[in-house]
Amino acid sequence: MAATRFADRMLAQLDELGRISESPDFLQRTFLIPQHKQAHERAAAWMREAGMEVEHDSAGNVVGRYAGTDPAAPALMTGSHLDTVRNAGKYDGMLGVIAPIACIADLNRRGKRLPFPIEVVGFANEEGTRFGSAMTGSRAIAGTFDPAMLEARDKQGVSMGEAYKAFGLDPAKVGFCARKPGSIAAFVELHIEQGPVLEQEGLALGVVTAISGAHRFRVEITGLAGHAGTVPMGQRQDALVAAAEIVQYIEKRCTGTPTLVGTVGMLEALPGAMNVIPGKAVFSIDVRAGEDDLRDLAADDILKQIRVVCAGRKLEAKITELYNSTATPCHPALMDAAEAAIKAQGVPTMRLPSGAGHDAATLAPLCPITMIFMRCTRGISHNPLEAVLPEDVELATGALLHFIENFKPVQ
Ligand code: HGY
Ligand code: MN
Ligand code: MN
Repeated sequence: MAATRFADRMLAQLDELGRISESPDFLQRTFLIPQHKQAHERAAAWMREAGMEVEHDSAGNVVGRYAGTDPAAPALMTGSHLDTVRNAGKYDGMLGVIAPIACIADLNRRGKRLPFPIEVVGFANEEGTRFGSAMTGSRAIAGTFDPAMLEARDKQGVSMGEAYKAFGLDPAKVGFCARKPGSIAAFVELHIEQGPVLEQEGLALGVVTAISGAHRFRVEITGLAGHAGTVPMGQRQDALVAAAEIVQYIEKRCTGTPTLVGTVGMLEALPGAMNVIPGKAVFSIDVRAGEDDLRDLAADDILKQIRVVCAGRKLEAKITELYNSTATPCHPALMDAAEAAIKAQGVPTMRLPSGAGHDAATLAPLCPITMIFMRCTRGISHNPLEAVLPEDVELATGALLHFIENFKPVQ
């Protein structure tokens, strides 16, 4: 196959980032760990090679800036996250950082400057894998960072604030990278779809209409640990059985309503011994929907059911809200521009909502946003089986470059 304008080098860079992991067995790169710094420094080197000035900002993001002919003009911002979930794929997030770097490198090679600066951001902590609370980097840039997030603790009991200090950043200054309103003209994010729609429709690229909101909780159920051999079944205060009943309820409550989904991704029985009745169960809840009221109703019902189950079993429940974002629409004129950019690649497209959350949604209070989705194989994501087609990477990057070169500020 002839050398490609973008894809060959990008796929090699994505492979390289995919090897920067805190586990030797699978890809996991969370927040404020040495591999976060390593990946950001790699991205920074590629940004500099592409002709950008680079900054590692107060929140732990890496930001490349390609000057325009008018330094006072509001910047066009693009980018995505460089952190991952546990046992991740290597395209979720990273594609949306490597592609704009390739676009800027192309502009730079041609000596082309646009009438506005371009910022390429590698966001930190979009996933929330380590501390539960997510979107730290994009919230800081949007000016919506909540210092209460610094109290969130990881599995080892380390708080986000302590982790910032260990990383070499001052937790009191996380929000210093907030952009002034009006300083960013728009934000565009390229991301894999993480779902099956584009592949089923035989399309490489799509235009995102809206980004689902998500409501996330940590639930801690406390019963009474006991001897597995001696406590009669009717006299147990088994925290794990209660959790299991709630997990089943969540599946039932969230089944049958379009766009409503409910997931328990983490569940731990404590003390975690075969011959001990679990005195404690800790689990996560993630509820999403295309419409906010659908999601909020489901979340309310689930919290009510937790209380009903615990009362019936003489157990205590402690529920902590970790994250709550509303559904975010993309800007109509930017969607049209994204559609034109895709069609300029000579391929058809479609418009579709995003069930996944993205940094783009977090930036919506700062500036108008839009997203371009790229097909991923069998729609698989948050899984090392995540895969893309080189020709789709080529098309997606061409479309992003067209969007950038033809960008006009919108009202
Ligand atoms: O959870 C999400 O939707 C995204 O991957 N952070
Ligand atoms: Mn993700
Ligand atoms: Mn993502």
